[in-house]
Amino acid sequence: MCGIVGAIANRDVVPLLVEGLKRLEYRGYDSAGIAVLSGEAVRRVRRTGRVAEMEAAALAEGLDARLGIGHTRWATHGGVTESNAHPHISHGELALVHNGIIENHEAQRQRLEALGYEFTSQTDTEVVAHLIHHHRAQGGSLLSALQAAVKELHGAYALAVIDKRDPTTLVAARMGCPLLLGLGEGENFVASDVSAIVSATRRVIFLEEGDTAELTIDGVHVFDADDAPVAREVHVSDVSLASLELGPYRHFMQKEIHEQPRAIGDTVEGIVDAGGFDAGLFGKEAASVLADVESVQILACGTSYYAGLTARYWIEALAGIPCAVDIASEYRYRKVVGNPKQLIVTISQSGETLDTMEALKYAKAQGQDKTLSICNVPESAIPRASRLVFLTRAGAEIGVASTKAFTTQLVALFALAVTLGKLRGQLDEAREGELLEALRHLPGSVQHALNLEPQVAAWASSFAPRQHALFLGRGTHYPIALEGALKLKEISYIHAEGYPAGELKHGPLALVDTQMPVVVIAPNDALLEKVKSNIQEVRARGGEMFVFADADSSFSESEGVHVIRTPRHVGILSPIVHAIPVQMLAYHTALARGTDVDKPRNLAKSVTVE
Ligand code: HGA
Repeated sequence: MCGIVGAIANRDVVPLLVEGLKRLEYRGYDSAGIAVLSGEAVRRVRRTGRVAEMEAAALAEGLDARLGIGHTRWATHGGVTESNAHPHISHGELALVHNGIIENHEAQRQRLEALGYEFTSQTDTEVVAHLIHHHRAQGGSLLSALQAAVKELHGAYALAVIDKRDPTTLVAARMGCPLLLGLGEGENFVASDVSAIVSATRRVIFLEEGDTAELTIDGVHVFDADDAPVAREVHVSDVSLASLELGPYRHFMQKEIHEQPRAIGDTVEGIVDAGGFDAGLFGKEAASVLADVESVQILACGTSYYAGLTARYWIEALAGIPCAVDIASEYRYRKVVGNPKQLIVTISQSGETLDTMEALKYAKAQGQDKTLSICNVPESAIPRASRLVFLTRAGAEIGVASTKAFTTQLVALFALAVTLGKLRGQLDEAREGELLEALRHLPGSVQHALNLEPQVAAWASSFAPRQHALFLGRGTHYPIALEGALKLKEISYIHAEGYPAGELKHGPLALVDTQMPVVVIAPNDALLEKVKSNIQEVRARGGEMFVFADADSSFSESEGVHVIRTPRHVGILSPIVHAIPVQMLAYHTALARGTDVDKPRNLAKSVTVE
């Protein structure tokens, strides 16, 4: 959350900063701002709202500069106001942008106020600007002032700083929040992620925890947490510009929903190319790490947590080992009983989700070092902190509401369940072959589900005026009901709850009346007859049913019961196929309500704060 970009170049950096912020806007969109060194002065433009508004103001100001920093904010400390927007400036000389939370900001604020610094915002960030300014005033370079200041901070930060007294330098620091350097020809960059700078360079250095860096036109120098110079590997990013553009679509979420056959196909191809369900899929060490696993503990947040809940059914059924799934922010503060033979699986699209990262660290501190990360972003923090890694091949996901990351996570988790089953001798070759074949057919089945879009869109008009909705499922489709409810609330702001269908009569049935649409995920699996009984219970109370079934589940439309069928039942992978219609239902309902689909209120992607 929060996007940072900075540039030092032989050309005007203002368009680079603005373009970078537009690409980072998915990380936060409460306010945006830039500060540049223009002539002898630090000049700043900030606006609440979207980057486009800030861009218009920057154009009107006629800013032109060779050095600058920019920020798009998701507010944690202090409201959404222009004075809280970044960059923050100290004494008209030093400007700073920050992603993260400074936990000791109150103590630092008191200290700096006593030193005569005046605060103009309610943010935790402003203390950092003044603190660096204070150290700079003791003599030394901007870099050494930054290095001294960060040692006095508690919390998480990615920082980029400029100072009019150091017109040839941009400095940066990272602890707990992502930050990378981009290496250009006669120009260098700093950014929260590569999308911000990819039109200028693909050569990047990922800063490590505790690193600081100094960028000039000619090069970059990185220093470790002890301020010793350090050489960090240069990576060449393969992120495609097309994946960052909308193309013919109206929203990134729509584009990403439709990319799922490709994203799933690419992820499955990785499995097939590696020779099928083999430990090697998860890394070089995987055979030894997975050999004596006794149980699995999955840790994740949000949609990734629902992927984990689905995987529990697969892991227990196919591998025959117990599997627990926890919300990372709960696990990390709970007294857990560590088991060194337990596999810790973290799931995070960005690989930077703070709660998931902290839960992983906590799990390791309990003596559990069998760790596997399922992630969509190579070189991000969580995979780097894990012994085993499975990288999904979803491509850049920009819409705040996750879609293709979710379904490719499910593919990865399915591969894990089968691989564990194989290693434990639970599956014979024929069954393994069937399961691989099922995966190969998955992109086609997902495409069939996408073809239902006109029918799903027609339902959306019934949902748009509602205040509440219930989503029901059983077995592996229960987490899909949860995901359907989450998608609907995230982007349409309709209050929605997901429930196991069998739980209905233990409470939520009391909510059902003619105003409560009830979505049921009811494919032809072993629990179909049970779900049908639950549907009768709802109908008997006047509830209107919207049923996602499949061709084999013999549902028929009747008064108050609407049915959309996927073309065929795909067995164990059915939850992946049924994720598609619930995504489309949320998308079209949000369209009908006129909400900002890709940037829903109060949210942002890559949750790098607690
Ligand atoms: N704490 C700072 C930065 C917020 C942030 O990083 N959000 O993800 C602020 O509130 O401005």
